[in-house]
Amino acid sequence: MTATDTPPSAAPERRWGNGYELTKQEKRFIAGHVYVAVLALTVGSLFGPLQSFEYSGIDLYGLLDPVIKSYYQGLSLHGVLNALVWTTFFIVGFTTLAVIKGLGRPLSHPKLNLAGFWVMVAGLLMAAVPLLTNTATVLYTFYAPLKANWAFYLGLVLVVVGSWISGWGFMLTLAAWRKDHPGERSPFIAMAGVVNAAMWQVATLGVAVSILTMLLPWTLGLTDGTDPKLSRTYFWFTGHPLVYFWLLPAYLSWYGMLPKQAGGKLFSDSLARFSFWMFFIVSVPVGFHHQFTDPGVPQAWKFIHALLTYSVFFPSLLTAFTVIASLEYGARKRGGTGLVGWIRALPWSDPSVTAQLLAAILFLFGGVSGLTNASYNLNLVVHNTAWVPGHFHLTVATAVTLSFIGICYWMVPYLTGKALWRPKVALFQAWSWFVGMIIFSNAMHMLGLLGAPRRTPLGEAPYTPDSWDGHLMRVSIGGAILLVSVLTFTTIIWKTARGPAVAPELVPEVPIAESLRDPQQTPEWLDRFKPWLIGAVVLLVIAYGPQLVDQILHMSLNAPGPDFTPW
Ligand code: HAS
Ligand code: CU
Repeated sequence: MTATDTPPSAAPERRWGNGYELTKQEKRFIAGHVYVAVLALTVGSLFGPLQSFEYSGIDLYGLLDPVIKSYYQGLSLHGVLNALVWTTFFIVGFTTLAVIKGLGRPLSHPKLNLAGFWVMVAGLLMAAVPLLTNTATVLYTFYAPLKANWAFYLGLVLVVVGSWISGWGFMLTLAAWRKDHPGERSPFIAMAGVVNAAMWQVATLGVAVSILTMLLPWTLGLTDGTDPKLSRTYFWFTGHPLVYFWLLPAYLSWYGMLPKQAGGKLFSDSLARFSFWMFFIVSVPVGFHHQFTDPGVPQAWKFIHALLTYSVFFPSLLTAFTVIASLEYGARKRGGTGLVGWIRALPWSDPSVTAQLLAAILFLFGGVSGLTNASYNLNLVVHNTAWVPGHFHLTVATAVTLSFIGICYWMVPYLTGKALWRPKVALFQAWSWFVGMIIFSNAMHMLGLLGAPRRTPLGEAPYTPDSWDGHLMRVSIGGAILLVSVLTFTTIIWKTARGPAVAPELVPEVPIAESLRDPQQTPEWLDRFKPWLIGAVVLLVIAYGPQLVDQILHMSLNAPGPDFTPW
Protein backbone atom coordinates (compact mmCIF):
# COMPACT_ATOMS: atom_id res chain seq x y z
CA MET A 1 0.00 0.00 0.00
CA THR A 2 1.42 3.40 -0.91
CA ALA A 3 1.06 6.62 1.07
CA THR A 4 -1.57 7.96 -1.31
CA ASP A 5 -4.01 5.13 -0.95
CA THR A 6 -3.93 4.98 2.84
CA PRO A 7 -7.51 5.25 4.07
CA PRO A 8 -8.01 8.87 5.19
CA SER A 9 -8.74 8.29 8.83
CA ALA A 10 -6.86 5.15 9.77
CA ALA A 11 -3.27 6.18 10.17
CA PRO A 12 -3.21 9.67 11.67
CA GLU A 13 -4.54 8.71 15.09
CA ARG A 14 -1.68 6.29 15.56
CA ARG A 15 0.91 8.56 14.09
CA TRP A 16 -0.16 11.57 16.08
CA GLY A 17 0.96 10.24 19.39
CA ASN A 18 -2.27 9.54 21.19
CA GLY A 19 -0.75 6.30 22.38
CA TYR A 20 1.88 7.96 24.58
CA GLU A 21 0.83 8.80 28.11
CA LEU A 22 2.85 11.51 29.85
CA THR A 23 4.63 10.57 33.07
CA LYS A 24 3.68 12.26 36.34
CA GLN A 25 6.97 14.11 36.24
CA GLU A 26 6.32 15.46 32.75
CA LYS A 27 2.85 16.59 33.76
CA ARG A 28 4.20 18.33 36.87
CA PHE A 29 6.85 20.06 34.80
CA ILE A 30 4.29 21.45 32.35
CA ALA A 31 1.91 22.39 35.18
CA GLY A 32 4.77 24.37 36.77
CA HIS A 33 4.86 26.62 33.70
CA VAL A 34 1.09 27.04 33.77
CA TYR A 35 0.97 27.99 37.46
CA VAL A 36 3.65 30.67 37.08
CA ALA A 37 1.73 31.97 34.05
CA VAL A 38 -1.60 32.11 35.88
CA LEU A 39 0.00 33.83 38.87
CA ALA A 40 1.50 36.47 36.56
CA LEU A 41 -1.83 36.99 34.80
CA THR A 42 -3.62 37.38 38.12
CA VAL A 43 -1.22 39.89 39.65
CA GLY A 44 -0.77 41.78 36.38
CA SER A 45 -4.51 41.96 35.79
CA LEU A 46 -5.13 43.71 39.10
CA PHE A 47 -3.51 46.83 37.67
CA GLY A 48 -5.45 46.94 34.39
CA PRO A 49 -8.78 47.74 36.05
CA LEU A 50 -7.05 50.35 38.25
CA GLN A 51 -6.05 52.16 35.08
CA SER A 52 -9.54 51.82 33.66
CA PHE A 53 -11.10 53.20 36.88
CA GLU A 54 -8.71 56.13 36.75
CA TYR A 55 -10.19 57.03 33.36
CA SER A 56 -13.49 57.87 35.00
CA GLY A 57 -11.85 59.75 37.83
CA ILE A 58 -11.68 56.96 40.45
CA ASP A 59 -8.02 56.96 41.37
CA LEU A 60 -7.29 53.94 43.57
CA TYR A 61 -3.54 54.28 43.19
CA GLY A 62 -3.52 56.52 46.25
CA LEU A 63 -4.69 53.55 48.32
CA LEU A 64 -1.79 51.42 47.12
CA ASP A 65 0.88 53.91 48.11
CA PRO A 66 3.57 53.21 49.37
CA VAL A 67 3.64 49.82 47.58
CA ILE A 68 2.79 51.17 44.12
CA LYS A 69 3.93 54.72 43.51
CA SER A 70 2.11 55.73 40.40
CA TYR A 71 -0.16 55.01 37.45
CA TYR A 72 3.00 54.36 35.43
CA GLN A 73 4.43 51.82 37.84
CA GLY A 74 1.07 49.99 37.73
CA LEU A 75 1.02 50.20 33.93
CA SER A 76 4.55 48.79 33.72
CA LEU A 77 3.60 45.86 35.98
CA HIS A 78 0.43 45.28 33.98
CA GLY A 79 2.23 45.21 30.62
CA VAL A 80 5.23 43.15 31.71
CA LEU A 81 3.29 40.55 33.72
CA ASN A 82 0.40 40.13 31.29
CA ALA A 83 1.97 40.66 27.90
CA LEU A 84 5.41 39.17 28.56
CA VAL A 85 5.31 36.78 31.54
CA TRP A 86 1.85 35.16 31.37
CA THR A 87 2.26 34.53 27.66
CA THR A 88 5.85 33.27 27.64
CA PHE A 89 5.43 30.81 30.52
CA PHE A 90 2.13 29.51 29.19
CA ILE A 91 3.51 29.14 25.66
CA VAL A 92 6.63 27.25 26.72
CA GLY A 93 4.54 24.90 28.92
CA PHE A 94 1.86 24.33 26.29
CA THR A 95 4.45 23.78 23.54
CA THR A 96 6.16 21.18 25.74
CA LEU A 97 2.87 19.29 25.88
CA ALA A 98 2.22 19.70 22.14
CA VAL A 99 5.71 18.40 21.29
CA ILE A 100 5.58 15.40 23.63
CA LYS A 101 2.01 14.42 22.84
CA GLY A 102 2.26 15.24 19.15
CA LEU A 103 5.40 13.18 18.63
CA GLY A 104 4.28 10.51 21.06
CA ARG A 105 7.61 10.39 22.84
CA PRO A 106 9.36 12.08 25.79
CA LEU A 107 11.63 15.08 25.36
CA SER A 108 14.99 13.97 24.02
CA HIS A 109 16.92 16.23 26.46
CA PRO A 110 14.64 16.77 29.46
CA LYS A 111 17.41 18.36 31.51
CA LEU A 112 17.82 21.03 28.86
CA ASN A 113 14.12 21.92 29.11
CA LEU A 114 14.33 21.87 32.89
CA ALA A 115 17.25 24.29 32.71
CA GLY A 116 15.21 26.51 30.35
CA PHE A 117 12.38 26.69 32.87
CA TRP A 118 14.62 27.64 35.80
CA VAL A 119 16.51 30.26 33.78
CA MET A 120 13.13 31.84 32.96
CA VAL A 121 12.09 31.75 36.63
CA ALA A 122 15.42 33.33 37.68
CA GLY A 123 14.90 36.07 35.08
CA LEU A 124 11.38 36.70 36.26
CA LEU A 125 12.46 37.07 39.88
CA MET A 126 15.33 39.36 38.89
CA ALA A 127 13.06 41.64 36.84
CA ALA A 128 10.36 41.63 39.52
CA VAL A 129 12.53 43.39 42.11
CA PRO A 130 13.03 46.68 40.21
CA LEU A 131 9.46 46.55 38.90
CA LEU A 132 8.09 46.34 42.43
CA THR A 133 10.50 48.92 43.83
CA ASN A 134 9.66 51.51 41.18
CA THR A 135 13.06 51.40 39.51
CA ALA A 136 11.76 49.86 36.28
CA THR A 137 8.83 52.13 35.56
CA VAL A 138 9.56 52.07 31.85
CA LEU A 139 6.42 50.32 30.52
CA TYR A 140 6.60 46.98 28.75
CA THR A 141 8.28 48.49 25.69
CA PHE A 142 11.14 50.02 27.79
CA TYR A 143 11.81 52.70 25.18
CA ALA A 144 15.09 54.50 25.79
CA PRO A 145 15.74 57.04 27.22
CA LEU A 146 13.34 55.78 29.87
CA LYS A 147 15.86 54.05 32.05
CA ALA A 148 15.41 51.03 34.32
CA ASN A 149 17.65 49.43 36.90
CA TRP A 150 20.10 46.97 35.27
CA ALA A 151 18.37 44.01 36.99
CA PHE A 152 15.23 44.61 34.91
CA TYR A 153 17.08 44.29 31.59
CA LEU A 154 19.15 41.32 32.74
CA GLY A 155 16.00 39.63 34.05
CA LEU A 156 14.33 40.04 30.65
CA VAL A 157 17.41 38.65 28.92
CA LEU A 158 17.27 35.58 31.17
CA VAL A 159 13.56 35.02 30.44
CA VAL A 160 14.33 35.15 26.72
CA VAL A 161 17.41 32.91 27.02
CA GLY A 162 15.40 30.42 29.09
CA SER A 163 12.76 30.29 26.36
CA TRP A 164 15.53 29.74 23.77
CA ILE A 165 16.92 26.82 25.77
CA SER A 166 13.46 25.24 25.94
CA GLY A 167 13.14 25.83 22.19
CA TRP A 168 16.40 23.96 21.56
CA GLY A 169 14.93 21.08 23.56
CA PHE A 170 11.85 21.06 21.29
CA MET A 171 13.96 21.14 18.13
CA LEU A 172 16.22 18.31 19.28
CA THR A 173 13.16 16.21 20.17
CA LEU A 174 11.65 16.77 16.72
CA ALA A 175 15.00 15.92 15.10
CA ALA A 176 15.16 12.67 17.08
CA TRP A 177 11.62 11.79 15.97
CA ARG A 178 12.47 12.50 12.35
CA LYS A 179 15.48 10.21 12.51
CA ASP A 180 13.19 7.39 13.63
CA HIS A 181 10.44 8.19 11.09
CA PRO A 182 12.14 8.89 7.77
CA GLY A 183 9.76 10.06 5.06
CA GLU A 184 6.85 10.61 7.45
CA ARG A 185 5.18 14.01 7.83
CA SER A 186 5.81 15.35 11.30
CA PRO A 187 2.67 15.57 13.43
CA PHE A 188 1.09 18.99 12.98
CA ILE A 189 0.82 20.12 16.62
CA ALA A 190 4.46 19.30 17.32
CA MET A 191 5.67 20.94 14.13
CA ALA A 192 3.58 24.04 14.76
CA GLY A 193 5.09 24.40 18.24
CA VAL A 194 8.61 24.02 16.91
CA VAL A 195 8.04 26.52 14.06
CA ASN A 196 6.95 29.09 16.64
CA ALA A 197 9.95 28.35 18.85
CA ALA A 198 12.27 28.71 15.84
CA MET A 199 10.69 31.99 14.75
CA TRP A 200 11.16 33.25 18.31
CA GLN A 201 14.91 32.52 18.22
CA VAL A 202 15.33 34.76 15.19
CA ALA A 203 12.90 37.42 16.42
CA THR A 204 14.47 37.93 19.85
CA LEU A 205 17.90 38.76 18.42
CA GLY A 206 16.72 42.39 18.29
CA VAL A 207 16.12 42.88 22.01
CA ALA A 208 19.08 40.67 22.88
CA VAL A 209 21.43 42.94 20.91
CA SER A 210 19.70 46.08 22.18
CA ILE A 211 19.98 45.12 25.85
CA LEU A 212 23.44 43.64 25.73
CA THR A 213 25.12 46.28 23.57
CA MET A 214 23.21 49.45 24.49
CA LEU A 215 20.84 49.39 27.44
CA LEU A 216 22.87 47.39 29.97
CA PRO A 217 26.13 49.33 29.41
CA TRP A 218 24.12 52.57 29.63
CA THR A 219 22.27 51.68 32.82
CA LEU A 220 25.52 50.44 34.38
CA GLY A 221 27.12 53.83 33.63
CA LEU A 222 29.62 52.42 31.13
CA THR A 223 28.40 54.68 28.32
CA ASP A 224 27.37 58.33 28.44
CA GLY A 225 23.96 57.92 26.90
CA THR A 226 21.94 55.92 24.46
CA ASP A 227 20.48 56.15 20.97
CA PRO A 228 16.66 56.08 21.18
CA LYS A 229 16.12 55.58 17.44
CA LEU A 230 18.39 52.55 17.19
CA SER A 231 17.06 51.00 20.38
CA ARG A 232 13.47 51.43 19.16
CA THR A 233 14.43 49.81 15.86
CA TYR A 234 15.96 46.87 17.71
CA PHE A 235 12.91 46.72 19.97
CA TRP A 236 10.39 46.47 17.13
CA PHE A 237 12.57 43.94 15.32
CA THR A 238 11.49 41.73 18.23
CA GLY A 239 8.31 43.52 19.24
CA HIS A 240 6.27 42.75 16.17
CA PRO A 241 7.08 39.03 15.84
CA LEU A 242 6.46 38.87 19.58
CA VAL A 243 2.75 39.27 18.81
CA TYR A 244 2.86 36.20 16.55
CA PHE A 245 4.86 34.29 19.15
CA TRP A 246 1.77 34.88 21.34
CA LEU A 247 -0.74 34.15 18.58
CA LEU A 248 0.67 30.95 17.05
CA PRO A 249 0.05 28.70 20.08
CA ALA A 250 -3.59 29.86 19.97
CA TYR A 251 -3.61 28.97 16.24
CA LEU A 252 -2.02 25.62 17.10
CA SER A 253 -5.03 24.95 19.30
CA TRP A 254 -7.61 26.35 16.83
CA TYR A 255 -6.22 24.20 13.99
CA GLY A 256 -4.97 21.13 15.80
CA MET A 257 -7.18 20.72 18.88
CA LEU A 258 -10.39 22.77 18.76
CA PRO A 259 -11.83 20.82 15.77
CA LYS A 260 -11.52 17.63 17.80
CA GLN A 261 -13.25 19.29 20.77
CA ALA A 262 -16.02 20.36 18.40
CA GLY A 263 -16.45 16.83 17.07
CA GLY A 264 -14.76 17.50 13.74
CA LYS A 265 -11.44 17.27 11.94
CA LEU A 266 -8.77 19.61 10.70
CA PHE A 267 -10.08 20.71 7.31
CA SER A 268 -6.67 21.02 5.65
CA ASP A 269 -3.35 19.94 7.08
CA SER A 270 -1.55 21.58 4.15
CA LEU A 271 -3.18 24.99 4.62
CA ALA A 272 -2.48 24.83 8.35
CA ARG A 273 1.20 24.17 7.78
CA PHE A 274 1.43 26.73 5.01
CA SER A 275 0.08 29.47 7.27
CA PHE A 276 2.65 28.61 9.97
CA TRP A 277 5.47 28.83 7.43
CA MET A 278 4.16 32.16 6.19
CA PHE A 279 4.33 33.45 9.75
CA PHE A 280 7.83 32.06 9.97
CA ILE A 281 9.07 34.11 7.05
CA VAL A 282 7.06 37.35 7.32
CA SER A 283 6.63 37.85 11.08
CA VAL A 284 9.95 39.62 11.58
CA PRO A 285 10.55 41.97 8.63
CA VAL A 286 7.59 44.27 9.40
CA GLY A 287 8.68 46.08 12.58
CA PHE A 288 8.70 49.57 11.05
CA HIS A 289 4.89 49.55 11.06
CA HIS A 290 5.34 50.50 14.74
CA GLN A 291 7.64 53.33 13.71
CA PHE A 292 5.64 55.04 10.98
CA THR A 293 5.87 58.29 12.94
CA ASP A 294 9.52 57.91 13.98
CA PRO A 295 11.81 60.55 12.53
CA GLY A 296 14.98 59.29 10.90
CA VAL A 297 13.57 56.12 9.33
CA PRO A 298 13.30 56.82 5.58
CA GLN A 299 9.84 56.67 3.99
CA ALA A 300 10.88 53.94 1.55
CA TRP A 301 11.62 51.50 4.39
CA LYS A 302 8.35 52.31 6.10
CA PHE A 303 6.61 51.59 2.80
CA ILE A 304 8.39 48.23 2.35
CA HIS A 305 7.41 47.18 5.87
CA ALA A 306 3.83 48.33 5.28
CA LEU A 307 3.66 46.07 2.19
CA LEU A 308 5.13 43.14 4.10
CA THR A 309 2.58 43.77 6.87
CA TYR A 310 -0.17 43.13 4.35
CA SER A 311 1.46 39.81 3.50
CA VAL A 312 1.43 38.78 7.17
CA PHE A 313 -2.30 39.49 7.15
CA PHE A 314 -2.74 36.70 4.62
CA PRO A 315 -1.99 33.63 6.83
CA SER A 316 -4.59 34.90 9.31
CA LEU A 317 -7.17 35.03 6.52
CA LEU A 318 -6.19 31.45 5.64
CA THR A 319 -6.64 30.56 9.29
CA ALA A 320 -10.09 32.12 9.48
CA PHE A 321 -11.11 30.08 6.44
CA THR A 322 -9.59 26.76 7.53
CA VAL A 323 -10.67 26.94 11.18
CA ILE A 324 -14.24 27.94 10.35
CA ALA A 325 -14.40 25.11 7.77
CA SER A 326 -13.11 22.65 10.39
CA LEU A 327 -15.70 23.87 12.89
CA GLU A 328 -18.50 23.68 10.34
CA TYR A 329 -17.51 20.11 9.48
CA GLY A 330 -17.74 19.18 13.18
CA ALA A 331 -21.00 21.06 13.75
CA ARG A 332 -22.69 19.42 10.74
CA LYS A 333 -21.58 16.01 11.98
CA ARG A 334 -23.27 16.90 15.27
CA GLY A 335 -26.50 17.54 13.38
CA GLY A 336 -26.11 21.26 12.64
CA THR A 337 -27.83 22.59 9.53
CA GLY A 338 -28.37 25.85 7.66
CA LEU A 339 -26.05 28.44 6.21
CA VAL A 340 -25.09 29.74 9.65
CA GLY A 341 -27.48 27.67 11.77
CA TRP A 342 -24.74 25.00 12.21
CA ILE A 343 -23.00 27.40 14.62
CA ARG A 344 -25.65 26.55 17.22
CA ALA A 345 -24.62 22.89 17.04
CA LEU A 346 -21.11 23.61 18.28
CA PRO A 347 -20.54 22.41 21.87
CA TRP A 348 -21.27 25.75 23.55
CA SER A 349 -21.75 24.02 26.90
CA ASP A 350 -18.03 23.16 26.99
CA PRO A 351 -16.22 26.13 28.57
CA SER A 352 -12.96 25.23 26.85
CA VAL A 353 -14.60 25.38 23.42
CA THR A 354 -16.70 28.45 24.20
CA ALA A 355 -13.71 30.43 25.46
CA GLN A 356 -11.78 29.70 22.27
CA LEU A 357 -14.71 30.43 19.96
CA LEU A 358 -15.38 33.75 21.66
CA ALA A 359 -11.66 34.55 21.47
CA ALA A 360 -11.66 33.84 17.73
CA ILE A 361 -14.81 35.88 17.11
CA LEU A 362 -13.30 38.97 18.74
CA PHE A 363 -10.14 38.39 16.75
CA LEU A 364 -12.08 39.12 13.58
CA PHE A 365 -12.46 42.68 14.91
CA GLY A 366 -8.88 42.80 16.23
CA GLY A 367 -7.76 41.91 12.71
CA VAL A 368 -9.71 44.83 11.29
CA SER A 369 -8.10 47.29 13.68
CA GLY A 370 -4.71 45.72 12.83
CA LEU A 371 -5.33 46.41 9.18
CA THR A 372 -6.19 49.99 10.06
CA ASN A 373 -2.93 50.35 12.01
CA ALA A 374 -0.97 48.95 9.11
CA SER A 375 -2.28 51.55 6.65
CA TYR A 376 0.29 54.32 6.78
CA ASN A 377 -2.14 57.22 6.43
CA LEU A 378 -4.66 55.80 8.91
CA ASN A 379 -1.85 55.03 11.33
CA LEU A 380 -1.11 58.76 11.49
CA VAL A 381 -4.61 59.19 12.96
CA VAL A 382 -4.54 56.37 15.50
CA HIS A 383 -0.88 56.06 16.49
CA ASN A 384 -0.21 56.68 20.18
CA THR A 385 -3.93 57.03 20.88
CA ALA A 386 -6.21 54.84 23.01
CA TRP A 387 -7.09 53.05 19.74
CA VAL A 388 -3.85 51.03 19.98
CA PRO A 389 -4.57 49.47 23.41
CA GLY A 390 -8.11 48.96 22.05
CA HIS A 391 -6.54 46.92 19.23
CA PHE A 392 -4.25 44.85 21.39
CA HIS A 393 -6.86 44.02 23.99
CA LEU A 394 -8.79 42.30 21.20
CA THR A 395 -5.67 40.49 20.00
CA VAL A 396 -3.26 39.57 22.78
CA ALA A 397 -5.74 40.09 25.63
CA THR A 398 -8.59 38.19 23.95
CA ALA A 399 -7.67 36.13 20.88
CA VAL A 400 -4.59 34.89 22.73
CA THR A 401 -5.42 35.15 26.42
CA LEU A 402 -9.00 33.89 26.26
CA SER A 403 -7.80 31.00 24.05
CA PHE A 404 -5.10 30.13 26.59
CA ILE A 405 -7.77 30.29 29.31
CA GLY A 406 -9.92 27.89 27.25
CA ILE A 407 -6.92 25.57 26.84
CA CYS A 408 -6.39 25.65 30.63
CA TYR A 409 -9.92 24.34 31.07
CA TRP A 410 -8.92 20.93 29.68
CA MET A 411 -5.17 21.11 30.27
CA VAL A 412 -5.14 21.75 34.01
CA PRO A 413 -7.55 18.82 34.66
CA TYR A 414 -5.44 16.68 32.31
CA LEU A 415 -2.15 17.60 34.03
CA THR A 416 -3.45 17.23 37.58
CA GLY A 417 -5.87 14.30 37.20
CA LYS A 418 -8.63 16.46 38.73
CA ALA A 419 -12.03 17.48 37.38
CA LEU A 420 -12.58 21.05 36.22
CA TRP A 421 -14.12 22.99 39.13
CA ARG A 422 -17.67 24.12 38.27
CA PRO A 423 -17.80 24.12 34.46
CA LYS A 424 -20.81 26.48 34.56
CA VAL A 425 -18.73 29.08 36.39
CA ALA A 426 -16.06 28.60 33.75
CA LEU A 427 -18.68 29.27 31.08
CA PHE A 428 -19.67 32.46 32.89
CA GLN A 429 -16.00 33.40 33.02
CA ALA A 430 -15.58 33.04 29.25
CA TRP A 431 -18.70 35.06 28.45
CA SER A 432 -17.86 37.76 30.97
CA TRP A 433 -14.44 38.18 29.36
CA PHE A 434 -16.12 38.48 25.97
CA VAL A 435 -18.68 41.05 27.13
CA GLY A 436 -16.20 43.02 29.28
CA MET A 437 -13.74 43.20 26.42
CA ILE A 438 -16.36 44.33 23.89
CA ILE A 439 -17.34 47.23 26.15
CA PHE A 440 -13.75 48.09 27.05
CA SER A 441 -12.16 47.84 23.62
CA ASN A 442 -14.98 49.53 21.74
CA ALA A 443 -14.72 52.52 24.08
CA MET A 444 -10.92 52.59 23.69
CA HIS A 445 -11.20 52.54 19.90
CA MET A 446 -13.72 55.40 20.04
CA LEU A 447 -11.54 57.43 22.39
CA GLY A 448 -8.60 56.90 20.08
CA LEU A 449 -10.53 58.25 17.12
CA LEU A 450 -11.45 61.27 19.20
CA GLY A 451 -7.76 61.85 19.87
CA ALA A 452 -7.33 60.53 23.42
CA PRO A 453 -3.66 59.67 23.99
CA ARG A 454 -2.66 56.20 25.18
CA ARG A 455 -0.57 55.65 28.33
CA THR A 456 -2.04 58.71 30.00
CA PRO A 457 -4.02 59.04 33.25
CA LEU A 458 -6.96 60.67 31.48
CA GLY A 459 -8.95 61.05 34.71
CA GLU A 460 -6.43 63.64 35.83
CA ALA A 461 -5.89 65.28 32.45
CA PRO A 462 -7.29 68.83 32.34
CA TYR A 463 -8.03 68.77 28.62
CA THR A 464 -10.60 65.97 28.28
CA PRO A 465 -13.75 67.31 26.57
CA ASP A 466 -17.20 66.31 27.85
CA SER A 467 -17.77 64.24 24.71
CA TRP A 468 -15.23 61.72 26.04
CA ASP A 469 -17.03 61.13 29.35
CA GLY A 470 -19.36 58.34 28.21
CA HIS A 471 -16.47 56.43 26.62
CA LEU A 472 -14.23 56.92 29.66
CA MET A 473 -17.02 55.51 31.82
CA ARG A 474 -17.43 52.51 29.51
CA VAL A 475 -13.69 51.83 29.78
CA SER A 476 -14.14 51.62 33.57
CA ILE A 477 -17.24 49.41 33.31
CA GLY A 478 -15.46 47.05 30.92
CA GLY A 479 -12.45 47.01 33.27
CA ALA A 480 -14.66 46.11 36.25
CA ILE A 481 -16.25 43.19 34.36
CA LEU A 482 -12.80 41.99 33.30
CA LEU A 483 -11.57 42.14 36.89
CA VAL A 484 -14.41 39.84 37.97
CA SER A 485 -13.68 37.59 35.01
CA VAL A 486 -9.96 37.20 35.66
CA LEU A 487 -10.46 36.56 39.38
CA THR A 488 -13.07 33.94 38.48
CA PHE A 489 -10.52 32.27 36.21
CA THR A 490 -7.88 32.21 38.95
CA THR A 491 -10.38 30.76 41.40
CA ILE A 492 -11.33 28.00 38.94
CA ILE A 493 -7.69 27.03 38.38
CA TRP A 494 -6.92 27.17 42.10
CA LYS A 495 -9.96 25.07 43.04
CA THR A 496 -9.35 22.60 40.22
CA ALA A 497 -5.70 22.10 41.17
CA ARG A 498 -6.58 21.63 44.84
CA GLY A 499 -9.64 19.45 44.25
CA PRO A 500 -9.74 15.69 44.83
CA ALA A 501 -8.29 13.34 42.21
CA VAL A 502 -10.95 11.74 40.04
CA ALA A 503 -11.21 8.41 38.24
CA PRO A 504 -8.97 8.36 35.15
CA GLU A 505 -11.95 8.07 32.79
CA LEU A 506 -13.22 11.43 34.06
CA VAL A 507 -9.95 13.19 33.26
CA PRO A 508 -9.97 14.82 29.79
CA GLU A 509 -7.55 13.64 27.13
CA VAL A 510 -5.34 15.89 25.07
CA PRO A 511 -7.63 16.74 22.14
CA ILE A 512 -5.69 16.09 18.95
CA ALA A 513 -7.67 16.70 15.78
CA GLU A 514 -7.26 14.27 12.94
CA SER A 515 -6.80 15.77 9.54
CA LEU A 516 -9.56 15.26 6.97
CA ARG A 517 -6.95 13.88 4.59
CA ASP A 518 -4.03 11.72 5.61
CA PRO A 519 -1.24 14.21 6.44
CA GLN A 520 1.11 11.94 4.54
CA GLN A 521 -0.45 13.48 1.42
CA THR A 522 0.72 16.95 2.47
CA PRO A 523 3.56 17.98 0.13
CA GLU A 524 7.00 17.42 1.59
CA TRP A 525 8.07 21.05 1.12
CA LEU A 526 5.50 21.97 3.78
CA ASP A 527 7.35 19.83 6.29
CA ARG A 528 10.92 21.01 5.75
CA PHE A 529 12.65 23.81 7.63
CA LYS A 530 15.45 24.54 5.19
CA PRO A 531 13.65 26.37 2.35
CA TRP A 532 11.67 28.50 4.79
CA LEU A 533 14.71 29.30 6.89
CA ILE A 534 16.54 30.50 3.80
CA GLY A 535 13.48 32.56 2.79
CA ALA A 536 13.24 34.09 6.25
CA VAL A 537 16.91 35.10 6.34
CA VAL A 538 16.86 36.56 2.82
CA LEU A 539 13.73 38.60 3.52
CA LEU A 540 15.14 39.78 6.82
CA VAL A 541 18.40 40.93 5.27
CA ILE A 542 16.54 42.81 2.53
CA ALA A 543 14.00 44.44 4.85
CA TYR A 544 16.27 45.30 7.77
CA GLY A 545 19.87 45.02 6.58
CA PRO A 546 20.40 48.46 4.98
CA GLN A 547 18.58 50.34 7.76
CA LEU A 548 20.36 48.50 10.56
CA VAL A 549 23.76 49.11 8.96
CA ASP A 550 22.91 52.78 8.45
CA GLN A 551 21.58 53.30 11.96
CA ILE A 552 24.50 51.46 13.58
CA LEU A 553 27.05 53.47 11.55
CA HIS A 554 25.34 56.70 12.59
CA MET A 555 24.70 55.69 16.17
CA SER A 556 25.06 58.54 18.64
CA LEU A 557 24.95 57.73 22.31
CA ASN A 558 23.85 61.18 23.40
CA ALA A 559 20.36 60.76 24.88
CA PRO A 560 20.11 61.45 28.64
CA GLY A 561 23.13 60.44 30.62
CA PRO A 562 23.54 58.60 33.90
CA ASP A 563 21.33 60.65 36.21
CA PHE A 564 18.17 60.77 34.14
CA THR A 565 15.04 59.38 35.85
CA PRO A 566 11.64 60.41 34.52
CA TRP A 567 9.49 59.38 37.49
FE1 HAS B 1 -1.16 44.46 16.06
C1 HAS B 1 0.12 47.42 17.33
C2 HAS B 1 -0.85 45.70 12.89
C3 HAS B 1 -2.28 41.48 14.79
C4 HAS B 1 -0.70 43.01 19.14
N1 HAS B 1 -0.46 45.11 17.89
C5 HAS B 1 -0.01 46.36 18.21
C6 HAS B 1 0.35 46.40 19.60
C7 HAS B 1 0.17 45.12 20.10
C8 HAS B 1 -0.35 44.32 19.02
C9 HAS B 1 0.46 44.64 21.51
O1 HAS B 1 0.57 48.01 11.49
C10 HAS B 1 0.83 47.63 20.36
C11 HAS B 1 2.30 47.72 20.49
C12 HAS B 1 2.67 48.93 21.33
O2 HAS B 1 2.60 48.83 22.57
O3 HAS B 1 2.95 49.99 20.75
N2 HAS B 1 -1.55 43.76 14.20
C13 HAS B 1 -1.39 44.42 13.05
C14 HAS B 1 -1.84 43.60 11.93
C15 HAS B 1 -2.26 42.40 12.48
C16 HAS B 1 -2.04 42.51 13.89
C17 HAS B 1 -1.83 43.95 10.49
N3 HAS B 1 -1.45 42.62 16.82
C18 HAS B 1 -1.90 41.53 16.12
C19 HAS B 1 -1.92 40.37 16.98
C20 HAS B 1 -1.46 40.81 18.21
C21 HAS B 1 -1.18 42.22 18.08
C22 HAS B 1 -2.32 38.99 16.56
C23 HAS B 1 -1.25 40.09 19.48
C24 HAS B 1 -1.41 38.80 19.66
N4 HAS B 1 -0.51 46.21 15.28
C25 HAS B 1 -0.42 46.50 13.95
C26 HAS B 1 0.21 47.81 13.78
C27 HAS B 1 0.48 48.31 15.04
C28 HAS B 1 0.02 47.28 15.97
C29 HAS B 1 0.50 48.51 12.53
C30 HAS B 1 1.14 49.64 15.40
C31 HAS B 1 0.12 50.62 15.82
C32 HAS B 1 0.76 51.92 16.31
O4 HAS B 1 0.65 52.92 15.58
O5 HAS B 1 1.37 51.96 17.37
C33 HAS B 1 -2.75 41.20 11.70
O6 HAS B 1 -1.92 40.10 11.95
C34 HAS B 1 -4.18 40.86 12.01
C35 HAS B 1 -4.68 39.73 11.14
C36 HAS B 1 -5.95 39.16 11.65
C37 HAS B 1 -7.00 38.80 10.93
C38 HAS B 1 -8.20 38.21 11.61
C39 HAS B 1 -8.38 36.75 11.23
C40 HAS B 1 -9.47 36.15 12.07
C41 HAS B 1 -9.44 34.90 12.58
C42 HAS B 1 -10.59 34.45 13.44
C43 HAS B 1 -11.52 33.51 12.69
C44 HAS B 1 -12.75 33.32 13.47
C45 HAS B 1 -13.15 32.12 13.95
C46 HAS B 1 -14.38 32.10 14.79
C47 HAS B 1 -12.42 30.86 13.73
C48 HAS B 1 -7.04 38.93 9.47
C49 HAS B 1 -8.33 33.94 12.33
C50 HAS B 1 -15.48 31.30 14.21
C51 HAS B 1 -16.51 31.23 15.21
C52 HAS B 1 -17.67 30.64 15.02
C53 HAS B 1 -18.65 30.63 16.13
C54 HAS B 1 -18.04 29.99 13.77
CU1 CU C 1 3.17 44.91 14.74
